[in-house]
Amino acid sequence: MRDYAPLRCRDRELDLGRVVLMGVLNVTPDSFSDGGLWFDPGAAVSHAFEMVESGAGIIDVGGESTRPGAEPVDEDEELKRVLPVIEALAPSISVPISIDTRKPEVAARAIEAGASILNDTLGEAGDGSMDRLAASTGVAIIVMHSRGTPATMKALARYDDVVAEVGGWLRQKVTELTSAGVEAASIALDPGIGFAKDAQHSLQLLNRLEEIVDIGPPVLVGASRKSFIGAVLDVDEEQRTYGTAAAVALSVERGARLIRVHDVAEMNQVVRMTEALMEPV
Ligand code: HH2
Repeated sequence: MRDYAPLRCRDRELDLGRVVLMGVLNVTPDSFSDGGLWFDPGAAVSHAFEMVESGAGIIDVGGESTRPGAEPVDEDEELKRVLPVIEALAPSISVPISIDTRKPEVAARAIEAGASILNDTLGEAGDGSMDRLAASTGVAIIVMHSRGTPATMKALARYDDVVAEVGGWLRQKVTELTSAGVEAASIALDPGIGFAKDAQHSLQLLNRLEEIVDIGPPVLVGASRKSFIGAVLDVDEEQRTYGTAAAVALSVERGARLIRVHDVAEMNQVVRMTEALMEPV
């Protein structure tokens, strides 16, 4: 396994000596696989602690579904969903909190409330505001590739070579982030599985993940329960655990150092087993 320096997240460092699981906490009524489950702030907070107990090293809080075709949520509503949860978690949870958003103002308020990682899912639609926010606050930033909005991304899934194009964009983002003043130690990259990608694109990105890993910063993969698994196995979201496990094992083997999942306990076993199999003998 490659050596990575810890990820610098404002006033704390996240050890990347082993693969880190990011537990998904969707405070939404309509996320594609767990919509409504953690919409109540009390339930969301308990679920976050459960995920840490099960091995999560980051809790990723999101208040707007980004699945293709999802209804947009206005800023006030998104803040109403995520802030109480972050405010409740920040003083007591042992792991960094990330804010998963497409809105710079939501990111800024979440950071004030205690988030120390900005999970920027705007992709090519970003205008540099997230970069400046990461630079001025010192939080870590995960830059994920996407195109358009949840309403338009499906139609924008057109590439000659998806791995080369996504890799080129991520490489360019690293330059932009460092010029904006973000420290190299605070950057992680994400190919954006399922975001303006069809099933074939997502499979290619995972198969050739090393080309993304070779860019340099630690790479996050979020394949959990996504539709490319449904396309291969012809199963609904709740039956995608084994498909997710296969994608997680392959991602770790190909060099991902952060893995975003819903089923933390199960995928923690998959990750730890894959790491053991990769130990030189
Ligand atoms: N995927 C989703 C949301 N945020 N962030 C990163 N960095 N990478 C991902 O792959 C990623 C992400 C979509 O999954 P989910 O949160 O379960 O669904 P929804 O967007 O419907 O809430």
